[in-house]
Amino acid sequence: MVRKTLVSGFVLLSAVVARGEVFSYEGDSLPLDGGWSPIVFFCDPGEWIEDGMLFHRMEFCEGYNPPVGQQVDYTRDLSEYLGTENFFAEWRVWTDGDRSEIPFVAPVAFVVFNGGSVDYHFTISNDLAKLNRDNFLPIIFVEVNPDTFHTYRLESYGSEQYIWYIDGEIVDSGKPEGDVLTHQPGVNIRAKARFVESTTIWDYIRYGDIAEDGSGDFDSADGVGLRDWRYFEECAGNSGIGVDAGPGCRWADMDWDGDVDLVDCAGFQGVFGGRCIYVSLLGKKEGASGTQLTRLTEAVLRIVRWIFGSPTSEEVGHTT
Ligand SMILES: [Ca+2]
Ligand SMILES: [Ca+2]
Ligand SMILES: [Ca+2]
Ligand SMILES: [Ca+2]
Repeated sequence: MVRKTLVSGFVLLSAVVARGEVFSYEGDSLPLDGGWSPIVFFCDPGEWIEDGMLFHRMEFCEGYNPPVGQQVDYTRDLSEYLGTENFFAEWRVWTDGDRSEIPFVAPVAFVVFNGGSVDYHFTISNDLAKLNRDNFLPIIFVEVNPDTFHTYRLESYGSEQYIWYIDGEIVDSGKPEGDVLTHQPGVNIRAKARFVESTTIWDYIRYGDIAEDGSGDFDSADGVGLRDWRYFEECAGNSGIGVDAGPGCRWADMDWDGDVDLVDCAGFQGVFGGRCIYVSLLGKKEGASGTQLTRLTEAVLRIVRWIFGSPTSEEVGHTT
């Protein structure tokens, strides 16, 4: 799915740290209403919400020669995560922007930075993604399949290690220049056209403390509750029996066997005491194959959603 052109070695770390709440922007409101502050909103760029996605349509500006494209940049302060030793930022995005725009820091950028010398600067096009931490360090390029959404994820373990994932695969890892979560840290997002117009669709942007494996506590806040259920449901839908849950769903792997399935749902229900009971009861049906149980999981999740509805934004408790 992804092909890396340069990869550093890595050592997985485990760290026990103080926990902070996860911020999530799910593309169901405009960034200004979702907690983001504008930095650049140049030449009336196209921006709208549709089906839980944030659309950015970047075209050329009238009256400029040579052409200058529209641009939108937003930022959020990360000061509340100062000192966090295991931090993630994950964003799911689609773009048709051309790779020839990358030298102009377009069509899509996602940056985790601090006021010192440490940053993780991602530039993303439809078929090529780039990570630049410093011009004096190797710049990483990773080819990605065009015309589809990709899930990008950065994990930062203080000054010890960083890991870059695309669609759950490690594509780069190494020792950071330092801890990014020191001295005025922040996160920026961008959509921009320079010489090629583009459309970018953001499904979500999430960041915060990495939840402990098997904890059921996605947002590292207030134990296990409705907000966690919203993400548990997503993990169960994307995993299933024997399917690797991926780095963003380890917290939902309640029995530590690598996947998120009916058994995990039962475990989640054990700590949450909520809706999973309907799934776990049906999951006890004997003689079903893995595929059947995966389909059963999906079917039951649909029924549960139909009976109870999906959690509202209020229930989910989006941070704004
Ligand atoms: Ca979304
Ligand atoms: Ca929680
Ligand atoms: Ca399992
Ligand atoms: Ca499991």
